[in-house]
Amino acid sequence: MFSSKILLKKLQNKKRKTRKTPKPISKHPKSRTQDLSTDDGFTLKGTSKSNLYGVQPLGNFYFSSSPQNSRNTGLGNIQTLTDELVLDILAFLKGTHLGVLSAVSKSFYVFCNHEPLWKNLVLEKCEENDEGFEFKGCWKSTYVASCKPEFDVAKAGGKGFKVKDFYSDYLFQSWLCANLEMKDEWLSRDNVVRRKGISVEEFVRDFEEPNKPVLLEGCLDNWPAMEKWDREYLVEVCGDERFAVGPVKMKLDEYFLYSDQVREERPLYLFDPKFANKVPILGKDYEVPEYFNEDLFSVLGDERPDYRWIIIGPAGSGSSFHIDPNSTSAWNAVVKGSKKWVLFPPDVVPPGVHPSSDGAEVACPVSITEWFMNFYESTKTWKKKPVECVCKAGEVIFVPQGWWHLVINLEDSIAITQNFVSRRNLLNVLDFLKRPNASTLVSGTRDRVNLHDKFKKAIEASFPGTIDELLVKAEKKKAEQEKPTFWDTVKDSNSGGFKFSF
Ligand SMILES: O=C(O)CCC(=O)C(=O)O
Ligand SMILES: [Fe+2]
Repeated sequence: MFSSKILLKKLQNKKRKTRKTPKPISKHPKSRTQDLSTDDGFTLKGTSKSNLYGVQPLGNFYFSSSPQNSRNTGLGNIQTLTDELVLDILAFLKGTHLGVLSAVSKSFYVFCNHEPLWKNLVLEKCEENDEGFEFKGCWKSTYVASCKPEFDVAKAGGKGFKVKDFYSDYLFQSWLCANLEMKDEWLSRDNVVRRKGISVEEFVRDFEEPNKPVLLEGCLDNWPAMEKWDREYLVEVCGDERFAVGPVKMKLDEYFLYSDQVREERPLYLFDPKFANKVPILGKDYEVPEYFNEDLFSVLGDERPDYRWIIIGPAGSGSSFHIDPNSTSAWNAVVKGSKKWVLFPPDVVPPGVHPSSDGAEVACPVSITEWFMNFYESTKTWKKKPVECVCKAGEVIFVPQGWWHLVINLEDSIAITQNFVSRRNLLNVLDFLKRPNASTLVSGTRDRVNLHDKFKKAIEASFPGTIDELLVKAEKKKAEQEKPTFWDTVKDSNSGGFKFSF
């Protein structure tokens, strides 16, 4: 159930960085079809809707001739609450109450029309009734249409009133992030290692063993999916099958109807782990690149955790910073479109990202665009720079275990990803599954607590002696790393050798 409590928790986990308020922007976009540049050097998407309710960043208030911020006057006593808190409270209301409250003041009108509130109402309803939704251009209309199908929302849906002198960074940023084009400088850094036609041994030696990302070119050339997969084909072969889209399940044509119209900060993403069971031909349209053939979780048969997903999403959709489940590594192959990747090694927590001490929860900015706006720049001066690239159709990226990564689709995209355990990361995975809080950390399976024992037993049965061999190898490697180098011995004054003194 996607209850309001969960929404509250979600909103609390997604904090906007309010320290750096957007610089005042005097012009609002008017045109729907042109590229629009703001005073701040940001470019708005060609199809941007103008800022529906006239919300302005707080900075503009200082240049305003009006003594009042109508955000405050219309909220009465609760004006002292932050925008996030006001929205958290409104998230407890039903649609009808939100509608009534929106008529109380200009301020409530703006707050109660905040699209994520209506989005959550729609998703909650869909989840309860186990149904999809027919998107009607915005979430409020979608909600109204789902409650009253006889009501013509297209006719009733006005353009929305512009409220004068309403200043709020939170609401302004929400609109800006939904409508911002990715800047060239966010896309241009490309420092990933690229390889074409390397052998499996080279891949293991140069990338898997040292746990380093690599972008592999030319290894999807014989995938039928590369030729066959487009919208028409997928809609045809998938028929009425429903796929996981956020908390709901949707038919592909319903999803495309939504993704064609959507203009929001965090578009819903189709991310389904059972696609090949639902539509077996999809599983036959691709094959695992040879570098990733070792797949030790397969010893668990049907009890293995989720391991492969079809991913479909419009430009602007994507995955905010996370580490992949169960300490597995992954590969991600782009069939259509392109994706911007930013990866940080396991020992570097990305800026703006705050994992809980047990790693079970991660608080990060509300949206991927917001991360780029507020944090990307700071990584330029970091000693440990992220690995970055744009992964295009026909290319595959290897995501080593433990690496943080963020992905944003630059166009409508279709991809396949698989997570795997090979002998290179088997010990890591076993360690992870054995952690004391396995019941919250382990994912993709129902029986989280027993996965470790089941997996270990199944590996011992299928590959006797492998775990012990790997343990011996790991001990040896550790001892080698700990062995003092020549320089360590000369630095040690008790070793009798020479010593530097300055
Ligand atoms: O394509 C994406 O959104 C990225 C998915 C992801 O995080 C992965 O493949 O590990
Ligand atoms: Fe991932």
